[in-house]
Amino acid sequence: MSDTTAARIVSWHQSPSKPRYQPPAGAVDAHCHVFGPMDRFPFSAKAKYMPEDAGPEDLFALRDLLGFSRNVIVQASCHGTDNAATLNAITASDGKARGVAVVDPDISFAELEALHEAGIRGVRFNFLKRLVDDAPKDKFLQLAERIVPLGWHVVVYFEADILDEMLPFLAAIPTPIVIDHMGRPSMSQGPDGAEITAFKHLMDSRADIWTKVTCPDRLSSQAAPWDDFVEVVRPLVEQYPDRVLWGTDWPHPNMQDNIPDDGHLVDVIPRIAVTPELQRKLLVDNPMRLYWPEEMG
Ligand code: 0GY
Repeated sequence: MSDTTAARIVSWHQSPSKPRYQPPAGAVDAHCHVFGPMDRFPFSAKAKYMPEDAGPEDLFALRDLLGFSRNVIVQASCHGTDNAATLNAITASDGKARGVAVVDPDISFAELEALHEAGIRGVRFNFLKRLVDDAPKDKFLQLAERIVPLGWHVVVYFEADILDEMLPFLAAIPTPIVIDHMGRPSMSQGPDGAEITAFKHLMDSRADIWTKVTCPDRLSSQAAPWDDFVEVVRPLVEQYPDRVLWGTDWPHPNMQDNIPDDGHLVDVIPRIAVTPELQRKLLVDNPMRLYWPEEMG
């Protein structure tokens, strides 16, 4: 979408509620994005959606409202491979944010090192056809080899219908892997459904696959409080307590027709991670191990 006069979309709640659940000290929102501001950070000519500005001030105000301490900012597809908006937000966070970049696979190692210096700790491979034009597995694997010395991981976004065809690619990745939104399994199939079961087999295939137990608003077939999501995801959190991450997904790209209240999203946490220990792992220990390992001692 190169037409910058196209109507810009608002996909996030304008006055989210304060959650009833209070996250533990040091909690990390490990999946969120920024959009623009467009006058400083134009969207990609290949962007599939054209959002209103959702910049760092709004992200950090939400962080504080929800009771979180840090953010992991994932480069959104609308910004293509120019990570300037994400880096601007990381810089503005005063050390309270790190990021995941989307890069041209031919990027130089010096540029990767500069991204590391700026707070990036991983690269995202996006396989959703409605978001990106191509996802070259061979080039992604070469890039994954090149980030090994940086200690980074890869974040992979795909939907359940292509899990099978993703398996050889995922098995070949030489770094830890984080799967966005559990690979988007069906929630209406229930906790023993074929899609979540296939996803657990993937989790069992390597000890260094992590996942984000995120996006009830995207995945549930129900309205809030998303009981079907809780029923499917709670057993996953209990089975893999050291390999799960949580995030708001703010500003909820493409959710303009079903905008979630971020306070309600936070109130799902104690229903999927039902003990203080599970909550601490999900919100503090696990994301800190991936994004701020130097602070973990
Ligand atoms: C998400 C989900 C989506 C979009 C993006 O980068 C993006 O544009 O990730 C989506 O539309 O499903 O994780 O934010």
